[in-house]
Amino acid sequence: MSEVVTRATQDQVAIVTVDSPPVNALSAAVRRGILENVNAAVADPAVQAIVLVCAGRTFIAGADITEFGKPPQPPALNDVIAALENSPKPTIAAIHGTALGGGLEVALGCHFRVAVKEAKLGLPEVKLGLLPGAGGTQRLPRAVGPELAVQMIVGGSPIGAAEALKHGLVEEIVENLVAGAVAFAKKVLAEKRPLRRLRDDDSKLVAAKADRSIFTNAVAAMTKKARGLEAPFACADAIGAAIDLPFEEGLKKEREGFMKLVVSDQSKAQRYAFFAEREAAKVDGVPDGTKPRAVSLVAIIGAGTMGGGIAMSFANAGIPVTLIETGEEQLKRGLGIMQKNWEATAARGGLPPDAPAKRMALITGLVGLENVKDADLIIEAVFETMAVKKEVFTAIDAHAKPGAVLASNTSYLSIDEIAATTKRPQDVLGMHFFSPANVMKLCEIVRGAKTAPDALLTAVSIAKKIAKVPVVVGVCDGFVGNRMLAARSKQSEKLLFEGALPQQVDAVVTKFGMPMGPFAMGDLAGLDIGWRSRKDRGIKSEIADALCEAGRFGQKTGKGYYKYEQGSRAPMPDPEVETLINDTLAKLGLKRRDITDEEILERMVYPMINEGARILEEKIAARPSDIDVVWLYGYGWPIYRGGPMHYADSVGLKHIAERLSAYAKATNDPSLEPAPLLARLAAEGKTFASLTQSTKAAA
Ligand code: 3H9
Repeated sequence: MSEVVTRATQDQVAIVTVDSPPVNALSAAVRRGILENVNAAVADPAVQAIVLVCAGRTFIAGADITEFGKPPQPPALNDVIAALENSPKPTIAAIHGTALGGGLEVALGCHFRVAVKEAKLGLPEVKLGLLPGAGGTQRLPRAVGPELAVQMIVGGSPIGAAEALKHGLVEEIVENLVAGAVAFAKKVLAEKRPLRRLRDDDSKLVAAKADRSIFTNAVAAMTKKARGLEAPFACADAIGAAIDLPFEEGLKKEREGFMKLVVSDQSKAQRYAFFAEREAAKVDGVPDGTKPRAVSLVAIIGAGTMGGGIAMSFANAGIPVTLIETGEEQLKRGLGIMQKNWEATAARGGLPPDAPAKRMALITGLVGLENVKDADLIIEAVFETMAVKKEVFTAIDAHAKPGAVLASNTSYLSIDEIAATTKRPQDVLGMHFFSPANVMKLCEIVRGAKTAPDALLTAVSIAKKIAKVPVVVGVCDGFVGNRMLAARSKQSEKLLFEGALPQQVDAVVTKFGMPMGPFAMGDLAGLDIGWRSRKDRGIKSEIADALCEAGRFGQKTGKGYYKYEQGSRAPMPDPEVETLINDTLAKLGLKRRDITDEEILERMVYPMINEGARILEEKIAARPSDIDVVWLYGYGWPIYRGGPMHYADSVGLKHIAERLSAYAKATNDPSLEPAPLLARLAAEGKTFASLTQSTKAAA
């Protein structure tokens, strides 16, 4: 018998316990262990019922994702589930933590399910580019009906135990997991309850069989935002098979869909992203045993868009915030916007009605930098110039308590220079949030030359607490994300001088899967900012300058690279812009040429990859996957393309290096020549992933 699954008998009830940290994933050993123990319990005359339970922090959290892509090991998960479902003795899943994916499918194979009230149940396979492949698409609709099944499978978000009880996914909420499950088993035996095999129970499918729109409407609602993704549609097809076909045939359809997705590039990229996110949280160069400092109060300086969004993120996680401004007016405006934001979410049903007031109560607005004095973490989110930052950090240094972590939300500036204005550079680092900060998940944690390891861990751990994805980066202009974005911006601008139009460039970028193209993004951010900074530095960018000179500052003036109808954010191509571009090129003596979409895509993406290679060489990012996490969570890089470095590996580095070299020559731009690291990997036939030894990332 396998050690990861054990069996004990209590009161004629066999308790089969899975104990395979960290999350009791269904490795081959776990599958074998469950199967052997269930079979043994069925054969044991002293046993009348079987409870399946897990040790540690959670019920089975799914198939072991690291096994995908490797030769399958017996027994198959469907055989394990069949043993539970076909058992002549009642089988009961006792759920705590998260019953996810294959874990919930195992539970659905049991005749009954009980759960503690904190438990969560879900089929999140879609988020890994998969569909539930062990009967989940067939049994869940039979357990909860097709509408909720579509939400859970196509949407991928779990539900809580109370909702599961309401919809018949669990039979009972128990206080004490094992004792409660055993008591439930005794009750089933005493009442001689018929064993419920979900595969035989079509009662919740009847309505959708008669009126398929119940199902198709639910699918339409859940796939609205699934642009470019394959898995949500495959999930929906498999659920459709549950409605249209007998169980066995539906199961076969599900299996076919799963086998197709598991080898797809999209799922590989999404699984890669899953592990990349978790790798990013592991910080290099921190001595073993280093502990983060305790944070129970956070001070945020600046109640503008960024400061307000950051404050909201902390309050969302229940962490008290002192929000500091220079005057009552600014404070009032900032707090007002936050309240409105929360109220709008509550009005949409995204938050309980009392949540806005509760969250506002966690935020104390105060005027004056001396009010940082009690905070354990201070985040500066003021105007982005070095002089202002230095002034603020000098004041923070004067008032903050010893040991407080001092963070700047700068998006470009040197943390080392900021730290040098204080007497405690070891406590200073960057926490670069992305706008809107209460929504975007990325937080670049910038490690200065003198940042202490425990200060760094404090920032990483608090970022996780407020549901951000932290990535540790080094000091350089723009850190990882904005530095790579600058490489792209340079090309998008050049493309206009060569003959492309903003809408052509943006269309290629959005077709690739990014939420916005560079020109629509420029209009959103405001073109005047760059214009002013160019003027300060004595730099010209004739097309962008001409737009600004014509009063076209972007969305805020209703015109920029595009025009906007009143109250609309939808960019519309503007013939005036084409004329303006033509006139500018004529003045400069430049001729437009036809530029293919392929060239646009390559010049939008490959220079970013090249910059990523430089970032790795300079050790600004510890791993290629960290760069990918930055782009996935900070800039909306399509998850099914894994991130720029993963995408580069999938395209092939040799091709990318060759194309970059060709563009460097054709456009007379030496900065496009392949970075030494890229050139070396390309010559050796290697990938970026080969730089790190992670076996998981390759799974
Ligand atoms: C599936 O089930 C397919 C079936 O339908 C069909 C099969 C035929 N496998 O997230 P954490 C690791 S697809 C392997 O930091 P948390 C994770 O990498 C699966 N490893 O903890 C990390 O390792 P490390 C459907 C896994 O408490 C460690 O566990 N299921 C798996 O913040 C801790 O993870 C899912 O998609 C796995 N399945 O969150 C659920 N899961 O420490 C995926 C985790 O070395 N998992 N690891 O970095 C989760 O959503 C979260 O991990 C969970 C815990 C909520 C469970």
